[in-house]
Amino acid sequence: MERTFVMVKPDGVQRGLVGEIIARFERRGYKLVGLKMFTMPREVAETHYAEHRGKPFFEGLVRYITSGPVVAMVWEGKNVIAAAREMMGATDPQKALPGTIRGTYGIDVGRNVVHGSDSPASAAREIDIFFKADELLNYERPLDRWIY
Ligand code: FUP
Repeated sequence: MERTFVMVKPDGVQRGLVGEIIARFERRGYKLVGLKMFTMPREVAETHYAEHRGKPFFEGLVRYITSGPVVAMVWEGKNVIAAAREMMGATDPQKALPGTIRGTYGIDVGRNVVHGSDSPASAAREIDIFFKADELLNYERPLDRWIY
């Protein structure tokens, strides 16, 4: 089964949206296989956002993502990488469809509440940055036969 990395960003934690975001993935049927809360060190933020190094918003992005606790998760399920992106909506909340996480809770691209991997390659890379192998759980969910 596919896995993706999803993170509630510092604004999402401060605004009390952790439960809401987890609930959306749970209710859809995806399986939570990793979960932790921490404040991201600058070096980790720079690694995570390495593709944006040198862009005008990079420094602000690193300051924002390291500004307070985040909740990092790994979700598992059929096509979960693309599905999570759809559930979050466009990167810029102004362009995110109503009903998506960002379209419901966000206004500004610099405070867009949540992160999700954008491809199988970035999911693998990001899961590896934030989780050790033994922090990802393999367990049975009897209800899976009602989802698949
Ligand atoms: P996403 O994959 O949706 O997280 O989006 P990107 O990798 O393109 O951007 C990473 C983060 O940079 C976004 F979550 C928000 C921030 N960003 C800006 O602040 N300004 C921009 O113009 C583009 C992105």
